[in-house]
Amino acid sequence: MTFNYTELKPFALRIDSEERKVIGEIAQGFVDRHHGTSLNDDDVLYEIEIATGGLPPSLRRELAAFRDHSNTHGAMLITGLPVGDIPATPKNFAEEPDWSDVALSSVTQLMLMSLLGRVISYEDEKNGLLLQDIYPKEGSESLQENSGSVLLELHTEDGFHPSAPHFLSLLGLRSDADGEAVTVTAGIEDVLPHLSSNAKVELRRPAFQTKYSTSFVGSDGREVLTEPGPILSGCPTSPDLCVDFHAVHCLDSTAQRALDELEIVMRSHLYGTVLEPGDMVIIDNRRAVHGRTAFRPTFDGKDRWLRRSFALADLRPARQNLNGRQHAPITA
Ligand SMILES: O=C(O)CCC(=O)C(=O)O
Ligand SMILES: [Fe+2]
Repeated sequence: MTFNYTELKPFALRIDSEERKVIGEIAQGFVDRHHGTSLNDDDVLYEIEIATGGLPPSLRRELAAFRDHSNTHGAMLITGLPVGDIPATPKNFAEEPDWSDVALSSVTQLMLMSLLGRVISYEDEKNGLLLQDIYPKEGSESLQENSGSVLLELHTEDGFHPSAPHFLSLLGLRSDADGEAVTVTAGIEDVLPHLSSNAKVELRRPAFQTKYSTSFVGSDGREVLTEPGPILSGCPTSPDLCVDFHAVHCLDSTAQRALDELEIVMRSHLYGTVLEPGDMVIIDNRRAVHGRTAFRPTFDGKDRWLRRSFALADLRPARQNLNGRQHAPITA
């Protein structure tokens, strides 16, 4: 089983060489001033926000519009971003680079995310890093996690979390050797007209529980489920969506039928692309699910490598749980 999808590249916002130079220079200026500092610091992140003032106006305008209105796909692809020289793909945590070893891509990604919201991370996951390295890990091949290489089912990112990201970005640093790893997304506004009225009603019932992902459940690894909640909520024509087809438990069979219908319809409205160096997909985590096709890992330093970042539209609701931009663990 794989995902069939419409290629997202024709819809991309393309950064041309002139714009790439401008973005690269702004990022480099920041690197020269802040080399060796931690990124998880409000003052440093405000500097990054201020630096976005010099970015190409067309890019800023597109991001502002996506921030405010999303789009029917719930996703936006930007191609041609500066990434600089890329070291070998890490094989384990010890090999993951400091941000300043992949400085241009790091600052570029954070600048773009800070136009969408406030960058945050979760202490429970990937050591609370603001920029997370996504690469295949030996021994994790069959896991439904981003370190795996089997097909990764469609999901809302961290949908079980009380402060799930509103936006996430995945920036390609290196694609897989076979060019087979396709990141796919499906937006609720594309899908809604194809759902039966019954499913639309069912999906608004609090009849669905989501299993916490393993990094968020504490050291004993027990299964933790959210309180029952709906999958669709809010505006009838442009609802919020929260679903993980690998991790949702339905309270009854009518809920299960609606979930199955949603999955079939979402799978037939996928957009996707192989993320190449400098391609960044931004996902509106309230309007779209994402996933990835299977691929062949090599574990030789030439593997696929993405960097991921999260943003919240507003830090205040999470304030009591934040240490800087790091969200405290959610299970004891
Ligand atoms: O590998 C991908 O393209 C997506 C992985 C993913 O879902 C994630 O890192 O959140
Ligand atoms: Fe994900």
